[in-house]
Amino acid sequence: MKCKFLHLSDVHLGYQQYNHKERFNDFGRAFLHIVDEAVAEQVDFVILGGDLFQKRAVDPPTLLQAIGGLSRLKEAGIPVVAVEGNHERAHYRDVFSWMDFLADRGYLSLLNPTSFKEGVPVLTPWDGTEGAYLDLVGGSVRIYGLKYYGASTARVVEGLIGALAGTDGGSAEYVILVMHAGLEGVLPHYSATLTHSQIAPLRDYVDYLALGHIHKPFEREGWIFNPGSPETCGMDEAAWSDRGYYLVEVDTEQTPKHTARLVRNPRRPFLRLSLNVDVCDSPDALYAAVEKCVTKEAAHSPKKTSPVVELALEGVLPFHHHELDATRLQAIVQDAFDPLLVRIANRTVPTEYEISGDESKSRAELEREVMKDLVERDARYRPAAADWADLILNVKRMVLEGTSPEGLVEYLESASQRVSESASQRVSESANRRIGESAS
Ligand SMILES: [Mn+2]
Repeated sequence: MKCKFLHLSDVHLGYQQYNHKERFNDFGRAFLHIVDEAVAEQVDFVILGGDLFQKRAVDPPTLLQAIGGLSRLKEAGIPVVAVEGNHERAHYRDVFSWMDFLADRGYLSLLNPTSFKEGVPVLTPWDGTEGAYLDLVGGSVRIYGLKYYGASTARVVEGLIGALAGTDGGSAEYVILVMHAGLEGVLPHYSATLTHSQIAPLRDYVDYLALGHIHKPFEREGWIFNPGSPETCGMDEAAWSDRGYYLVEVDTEQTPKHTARLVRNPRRPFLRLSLNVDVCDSPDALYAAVEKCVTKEAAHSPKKTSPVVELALEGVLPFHHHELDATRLQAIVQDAFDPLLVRIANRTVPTEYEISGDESKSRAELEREVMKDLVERDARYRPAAADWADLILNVKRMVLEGTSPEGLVEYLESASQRVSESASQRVSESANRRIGESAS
């Protein structure tokens, strides 16, 4: 038996990212492009691995996008087999979701076991309204589907393995299982619901495991496939450029029974820039640094579709961030790239402060260290950080001792002058030393 199918997932129709209308259109365009590829490739069926929609409350323009694409497939006689993802799942009260609506209108078959007996799913065929599997290509391809089960996924999969063991596959020569579930070990800081050893026993019953949920593409051992998200749902996804859809050619006479090709679909380009601002000691110095950074980047970035540009400011901002004019930063990036939109990510304010847990130190010693570290974050005070820390702690002590405001001002004036002078002297001494060294 020979056939061909297309596997996509996580389309997220209806996502108006960054509240930009054109981003809403981008998600629709990505979907329609893949639909057209399915028609052009004359595939026998299309598999949707969940999250066709961004949210369960689908608005009319989003429904039009979905039906626009699905009706092209319907007219071409290409069946669509889907499972429900976590983004579009029906609220527990309204059990009829928009995915159910699309199934009811005949645009797709939405697979899931209709009931469980002692934890084991009951596997019934799709009857036009519900069912756990569907036979296609004259009964030679069987497709099972599991919706998103979150924390209970491993238990449901275990039950499914039991059910598959006791199921007669009919005349199927090729079996696909569609699941919306994350696999462990793909994303570093992501606790997935399934480990590899939990799905490994499926191998005996399944030729192609069609996954969705994780937006990063991956495949394992020639039978587990996850195409990723066709559009970019978050900045982090921009790094995974080889996302898209799988075109799979099946020939059950061959070993392996399929060849799956991951095809990258066209999408809005994302450009992420980052700049360390440690040495920009004034807003003007920072604008100049940004200008330099974006000009350099723009010189070797291809002039194509207007990108989404993110400029991240990293490090320690040596002046108060109120002095920073975000509109001006936006304008500098805007001029360089003609982007769709610009995101300025100001990550310069440290969100956490770590204190080394040395218990042998006294409270006073720790306090002085913390103060010195905080002072060192500002490039202007860094050369004499220890002296400034002492000055600050002296002021604290004087306040606690009840020193008068005049007394504090007097101390601050003389002490800060002394510290600045000794600091600048130290800086010039070390500069002289460097000149002396280079001359010798
Ligand atoms: Mn998703």
